[in-house]
This record gives sequence, C-alpha cells and structure tokens, in this order.
Amino acid sequence: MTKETLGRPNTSNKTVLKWVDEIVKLCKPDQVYWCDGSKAERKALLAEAVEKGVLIKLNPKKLPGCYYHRSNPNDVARVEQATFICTENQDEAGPTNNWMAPKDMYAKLRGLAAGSMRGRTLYVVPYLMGPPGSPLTKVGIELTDSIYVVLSMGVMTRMGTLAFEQLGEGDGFNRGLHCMLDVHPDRRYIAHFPQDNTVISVGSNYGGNVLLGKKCLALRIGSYLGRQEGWLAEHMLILGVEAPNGEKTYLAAAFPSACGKTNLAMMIPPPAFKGWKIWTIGDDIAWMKPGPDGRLYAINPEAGYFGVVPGTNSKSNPNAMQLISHDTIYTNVALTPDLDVWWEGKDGPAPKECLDWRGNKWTPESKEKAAHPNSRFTAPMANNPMLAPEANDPHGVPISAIIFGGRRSDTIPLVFQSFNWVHGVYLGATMGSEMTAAAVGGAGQVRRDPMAMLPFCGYNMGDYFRHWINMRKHIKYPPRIFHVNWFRKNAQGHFLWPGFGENMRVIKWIVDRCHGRADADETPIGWVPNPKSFDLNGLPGFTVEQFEQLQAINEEEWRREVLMQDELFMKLHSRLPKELIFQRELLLART
Ligand code: GTP
Ligand code: SPV
Ligand code: MN
Repeated sequence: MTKETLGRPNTSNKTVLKWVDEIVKLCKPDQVYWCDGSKAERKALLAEAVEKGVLIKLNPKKLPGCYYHRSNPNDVARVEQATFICTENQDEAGPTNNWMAPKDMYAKLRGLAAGSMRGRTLYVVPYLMGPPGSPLTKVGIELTDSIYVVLSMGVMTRMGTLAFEQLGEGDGFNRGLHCMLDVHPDRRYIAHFPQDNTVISVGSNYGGNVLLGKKCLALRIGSYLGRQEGWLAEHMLILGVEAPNGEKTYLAAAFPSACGKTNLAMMIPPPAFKGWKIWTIGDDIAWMKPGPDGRLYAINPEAGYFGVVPGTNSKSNPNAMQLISHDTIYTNVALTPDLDVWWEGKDGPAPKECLDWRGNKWTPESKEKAAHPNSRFTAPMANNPMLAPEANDPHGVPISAIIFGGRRSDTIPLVFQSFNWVHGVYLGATMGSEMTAAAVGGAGQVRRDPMAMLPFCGYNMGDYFRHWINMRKHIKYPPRIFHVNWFRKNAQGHFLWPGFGENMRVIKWIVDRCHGRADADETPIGWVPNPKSFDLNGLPGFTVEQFEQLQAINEEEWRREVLMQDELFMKLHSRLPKELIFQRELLLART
C-alpha cells in the first residue's frame, strides 16, 4: 500500500485521536493506518501480507480465500508466566495471577515500546466485542504493528468504522497496544490494567497473546468490569439445542483451553437423534447478564473462531470442516507442495511429503508432528453452516443450563448435576483438568482450573467466586448447573466414551432435566442419570456396564480429589466465600 492510499482517521473522537497521537510519539512508526473494516481494505491488506511473506496464499481451487501463516517457533501458544494483572494492590489481582504495580509495568513497557515501530506501520484497529447495539457490547481499539493481527481481528471481531460509530465522542473504550518487538520470550509481556481499561502486549504475535479483544478484553478486563457492572464474562461456548418439535434450549459450557468447546458448539447429533439440531452461538466466550424477565441472557462477543486444528476431520467435526473450507487463515499447520494444508487427524492419508509447521521438510517417517498441537484456524462465524441467527441478536439468548467440564482420565463421571446454584458454583470452583498445548508448559498435569478461568480471571479468584454466588440474587430463574467429562479412560488408557457427536446423549439428558422431564438418582456428588433416563439407543456395542463404568464414583479417587481441591482453597483462603467451605464440608460428610 502506498502512502497516498493509507487510511486516515475515521473518527473525530478527541480522546481517541489524543491517545493514538501519544502512542505514535512513543513507538515512532513510519506510517499510521486507520482501519475501516471494508472488503476492499481486507483485500489490499491480504495482498500486502502475501507480498511481505507474512501469509502464503493457499490453493484457490481447494481452499478459496484461504491463507497460511507460520508464527515464530518460540511463539506458538499463550504464555501464562508472562501474563500480568496490574491492579493498584496485589490483593486485587489475587494469588492466581502474576502481578506488578501499574506504574512499574507501564514504565517497563514504555521502555520496550519506545521507538519499536521505526520502519513499520502502526494500524489503528477499532472493533466491537458483541453485536452492534447490544447493551453488553464493548468498544476496543487495538494499535498494532502486526498485519497478521489486523487481518485476524477482522475475522474475530466486528472491526472497522462501526466501532467508532458506537463509541461516538465517549471515552468508554478499551485501549490496546500491541508491539511485536523482536518476538523474543525474554521481552514478552501481556499486561492488563483493569482499572484503566487498558491492555499492553509486547514481544508476541500469537493468538490469545495479541488478539486483544479475545482473552485480554473479553475475559480478563471483561471479568473485572462484569463484577462492577453486575454481569459475568466467562470462558464458555454457547449453543442452542433444537428438539424435533422446534423447542429451543440454550446452554453455556466452560471447558479449559483445548478441552472441547469448539467441538461441542458445532456438534452434529448422531443418526439416532433424528430431528435434533445443535446451533452455534459462540465457541469460546460468553458474556451473561440477568434479563428483565428474570433469566440469564448470554451473548457471544466474538465474530469468528480461533480454533484448534489437529483432530478436526469430517467425523469429529464436519461443521468445522465446512467452516474452514474457505476464507480461513491457518496458523502452524503443515503445507503440502500443491499449497494445501495438512494436520494430524485430518481425513485421508498423510501427504508423502510436505513442510511442517516450522517450514522443515516432513515425511510420514518423521518423528515430529507436522502440525503444531496448538495450530489454529481463524474463520468467520458466518462460514459456520450451523450458525444460530441469534448470534447477532443484541439481546442474547436465555441460558437454561451451565455446564462445567475438564479433561480427566479418572475420578470424574461423564455427567452429574449440582443440587443447587451454590453447589454448582462449588463444582465450577473446584474443577480440575489436565493441561494442554494451548498454553506453554505442563501439558498433561492435572491442575485446578476454576470455571476454566484460571488463566483469564482479571481479579482475585476468591472475589470472583463471591460474584458468582451473589449473581443468584439477581437471577429469578437460574440456569441449572452440570459437570461433564468426555475424557475418562479405562485401565488400558482408552477413552470410555466415544464423545463428539455422541455427546448429544449427555446434552439431551441435560435439556430434559432443565425441562423437568428426566429422572436422576441422588449421589454424594450430585444428581446422576440412570440407564433408564439416559438415551443409549443407536450406540451399538455400548453396554449398560460401560455406562456404569463411566458414571462410577470411586471412593478412593474422590478422597484424593477432595484433598487436591483443598490446595486451591488454601491459596485463596483470605477471600474464599464461606459458602464454598460449607459445600466442601457437606461433600465430605456425604462421601
Ligand atoms: P480452546 O480454543 O483452546 O479454548 O479449545 P476448545 O475448548 O474449543 O477445544 P476444542 O473443541 O478445539 O477441542 C480440543 C481437543 O479436544 C481436540 O483435539 C479434540 O479432538 C478434543 N475433543 C473435543 N471433544 C472431544 C470429545 O468429545 N472426546 C474426546 N475424546 N476428545 C475431544
Ligand atoms: C485458549 O487458549 O483458550 C484459546 C486460544 O481459545 S487463545 O486465543 O490463544 O487463547
Ligand atoms: Mn479458549
């Protein structure tokens, strides 16, 4: 793009102009480009990214409108060690977050950012999190020197002049600054200043570290604002279940990173569930607020999906395969000689030869993986064949059930229901999960990940639990709360449950429970289905014994579990709501 065609300020908002001016003086870019979000702009930016080697245009016959990107091999996932919540007092950030005093962090980051955009373009990226006109929607502006970030934000958010229109002359916007620097782990910080509605990210160019609307604004800053303003910002998918008679029930589910949200949100029910449909509203983030009718309403603040690629195929997630068949950016998968993409778990045989995610020659004999385990697609939600029209409804959808779930090889049954709201909050608060490739380090280890929000809660986790408990008072018809685990294994290390589309069976039991139609048995840990209330029809070879194995509550394992839960509670003791301690006592008394 030439200087003459560069975008000019598309707002007269004085606060915005002044702030952009300050950052320009600090970072000293050669050029400033104001994004308008138009199709023509996207076309020009894609061409520029290809020309600069940031993207490779994929085979237009096989993958129309698709592009390939490799991130720096040192920069392939979120980095929790480098993620900070900078509140005035450390106690506000709490023991589960890294903390630094705002003035110290600002000073450090100003030092790193100073002059860092010399020879580069600073892009002004205005965006909305949420549908235009929704009372829950927030405005963000990300200033970045990464064209990859601009193109990704154009997919993941409602980006462009419409955000300035919603903002008007106000100053209620999230200030985001992203500087790539030299993409070095030693100079990588993802710093949040909740009290200033500000995020500064330096030294990375990957996903959740740099698409500042997503984990930074929609979850960390969002959760902080939600507590003040009386709503919830959660790491949850939102889906609509349509029954054969047309009845629609909306569910929200929190699973940790790479534990099945995208897959569940796009699931296709098995043939035995004729007439049932699953509609996607969101696959990663939910903002939820009590509505005037006393129900809890949820919106998906995003406009696209940044989803895990490996394992995606026409059996596990056919909707996702359609979703990513056009107008998609692929990051860190393998590249074939005919400019197609490949990954472990894709349909069909592995290519005889290709380039792996690092750009090295790869053959099926290679020991290393061709696609990085955290390789991702960036695709617009409009591509999703099962996108619910409600995804654009500014009112959101009324939530009937909240589901918590982790990745657990043992202990945790396929599904159980909480006795009530506080017990449900306890189930979410004590959730454990094996760590995955979505964050750097520790993969496979079980850790406590309350409500799948451990890496995303922008304030003290104890206060967050208190906020959840208090929300009950503002919701006349609270969602029922459930816990699921698709990942329980047998002694041979095989999954006990087929998962994916078959998860519809669990969803149906949950929906039926919400409408008072399904039986459950009381156990020490909650209400559970029995073989009569749980639909196993059309699952050949799956026996009642296997179902009982999946649902088994093993005393030994639960004693260990309750002990492990205590670790987090000890850590949070000074701000832990008494109600949760009582819940723990009651559980101990029952087991
Ligand atoms: P983030 O985008 O990181 O927040 O992840 P996510 O929660 O959306 O996870 P996703 O749906 O992308 O799934 C991650 C991994 O879990 C994939 O490799 C899937 O193959 C696997 N997975 C998803 N659902 C199931 C299931 O029902 N059973 C089993 N065994 N694996 C599953
Ligand atoms: C997650 O890690 O939960 C993701 C991917 O959804 S990222 O956007 O990198 O956070
Ligand atoms: Mn996520």
